Amino acid sequence: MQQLNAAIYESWRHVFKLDPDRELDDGALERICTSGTDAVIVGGSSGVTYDNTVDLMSRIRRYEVPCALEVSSEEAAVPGFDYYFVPLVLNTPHGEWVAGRQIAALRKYGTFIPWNETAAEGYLILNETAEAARLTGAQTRLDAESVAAHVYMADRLMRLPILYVEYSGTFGDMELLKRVRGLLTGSRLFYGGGIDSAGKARQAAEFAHTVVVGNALYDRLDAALETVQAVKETRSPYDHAK
Ligand code: 1GP
Repeated sequence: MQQLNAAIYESWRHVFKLDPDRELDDGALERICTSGTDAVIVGGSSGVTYDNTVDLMSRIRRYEVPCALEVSSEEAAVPGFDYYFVPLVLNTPHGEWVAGRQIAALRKYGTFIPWNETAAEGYLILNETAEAARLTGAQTRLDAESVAAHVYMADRLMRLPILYVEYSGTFGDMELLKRVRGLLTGSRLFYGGGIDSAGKARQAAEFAHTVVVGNALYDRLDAALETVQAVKETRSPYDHAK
C-alpha cells in the first residue's frame, strides 16, 4: 500500500495565497514567486473556474516556488499542481461543507487523486463578514469552550494534518490563536486573515506554524512582500514542541 508523504508542508512558515478570480500583472507575480515565500497556494471562495485556475497555475509554473491548489469546488480541480489541499469547514452546521461536497467529488475523481500530495485542512472560519463564512453558514462567534472543542475535533478525533484558523479579510484574535496553538498535539496550524504588514505577520508567526497572506498582495504589494522575511525571522515559543 502506498504511504502518504509525511508532511509536504511541514517546513512551510510563510505562504502566499493567490485568487484565480483576481487580476495580477506579470511583474507583481514575479515578485511574489521569487520573494522567498515557501509556497504559493491557489484558491478563492468565489469565481474560481477550471480556466482561470489553469491560467494562474501556468503563470506560477514559470518559477520554482512550490505551487498548491486549495480545491474548493470540483469544477476547478486542475491537475498539475505540486500539492492539493481539501478544505473541510468544521464550524458550520451544514454537513455538505464538512464532508458532503467532498464525498460527491470523491465519487467521481477518487481514483485520479494524487493521494501522496493531497491533504485535508480543517477550517475554523472566524470572520463573520468573510465570503467563506457567508457561503458555508459558519458559526463564527465561538466561546473559549467551543474553540477548544473544535480544536479537539480537528486535532484529536479527526487527526487532521492541518487546522486552518481563517479570518480572511480581517486581522484575527491573536489570543485565540495562541490558545489554539497551545491545544494542538499533531495538526499543523495555518493562520490567514488581514496580514498586511510585517508587524502583523510577526504576531501571527508567534503562534501559527504557517502564516498565509492573501489580500494584501492585491492592495499593498510592497508591504505584503515584507511579510516573508518578518515571518521567517520570528521564532515561535512553541517551536521546540513541534
Ligand atoms: C484567505 O487566509 C487567507 O483564505 C488570507 O487572508 O486574504 O485576509 O490575507 P487575507
